[in-house]
Amino acid sequence: MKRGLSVLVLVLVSFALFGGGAKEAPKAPEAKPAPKQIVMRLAETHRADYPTTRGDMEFARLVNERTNGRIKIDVYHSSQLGEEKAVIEQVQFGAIDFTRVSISPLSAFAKQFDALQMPYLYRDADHMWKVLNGPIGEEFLQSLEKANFVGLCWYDSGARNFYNSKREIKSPADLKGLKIRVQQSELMMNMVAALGAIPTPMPFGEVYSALQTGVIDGAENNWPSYISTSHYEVAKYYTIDEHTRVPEITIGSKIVLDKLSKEDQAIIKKAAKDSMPYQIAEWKKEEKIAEEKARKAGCIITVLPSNAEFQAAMKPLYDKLSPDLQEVVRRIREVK
Ligand code: GTR
Repeated sequence: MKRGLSVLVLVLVSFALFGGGAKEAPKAPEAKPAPKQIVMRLAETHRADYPTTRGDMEFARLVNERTNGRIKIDVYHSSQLGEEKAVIEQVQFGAIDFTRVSISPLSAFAKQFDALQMPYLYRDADHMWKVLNGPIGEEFLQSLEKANFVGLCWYDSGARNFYNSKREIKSPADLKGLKIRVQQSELMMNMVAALGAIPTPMPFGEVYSALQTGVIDGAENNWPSYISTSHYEVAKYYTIDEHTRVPEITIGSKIVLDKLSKEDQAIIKKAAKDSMPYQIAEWKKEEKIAEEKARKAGCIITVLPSNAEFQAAMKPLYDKLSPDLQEVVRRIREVK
């Protein structure tokens, strides 16, 4: 009897432990693993409060919102990841995911971009935006694929003007012999040389001390950059000659973006474009604030009765363009 009982207990225990062929106990519903967050980096040369950086933040915010936090873009402002030319190189081989840069240094990687920033090319800001937002702008964004970039969107950068520490510039003759810093771009070197000045290419971050120590006499940039870099403190003569309108661009690394799903690529592209109106509005506000600040600081601001002399001096640059790029210039000029 005792033995019979222990056999029964054994049988019951093994049923309890191994199911004994009985139905499996219902499993607790498994929580879906949270999708892995993708963290990406965007390099920006300007300070956190500059209008392009504000645009970058808006782009990052939209991507984050539209992927429910799955894709996070960290904006590294103030050249934390390096100066523009070096950053573009890193984006090209996939070490940095995105950057917002001026198209001047980008020309070294995609020569056709020279045609989009020729001196006195656009009649005004509206003309430039019609070009950038139309088929030509789209072709330019697409054309970057050949150089391993994904062209995402355009930002505003106003017009660039000359400034220096030596004298008032009223005509190209006043620029003669002055050492003028330019972006790291062959076109911009040729532009300054065509005006009779001595072009000195150097990264943005080095310009302030070069002005201060007299390594260079001047540079050229828009109002917000003139102020944000404090160049106005060491080069007080500013001439409104508006020699170029050089659009800003946000590019992604093709190597990196190709690894994302088509849906995520589309979200990123759309978010970049959707950040444009915000950046352009911020730009307009900042341009006024910066100009005001330069006036209040006592900068000597020269308004030219006409910039015809400057325009005439730029003609050889157009003649030097390859026939392909001359054709692009012709198409740009036709945009009404
Ligand atoms: C600014 C532009 C920067 C940088 C700088 C420069 O206007 O926003 O991206 O290119 O000019 O002169 O180096």
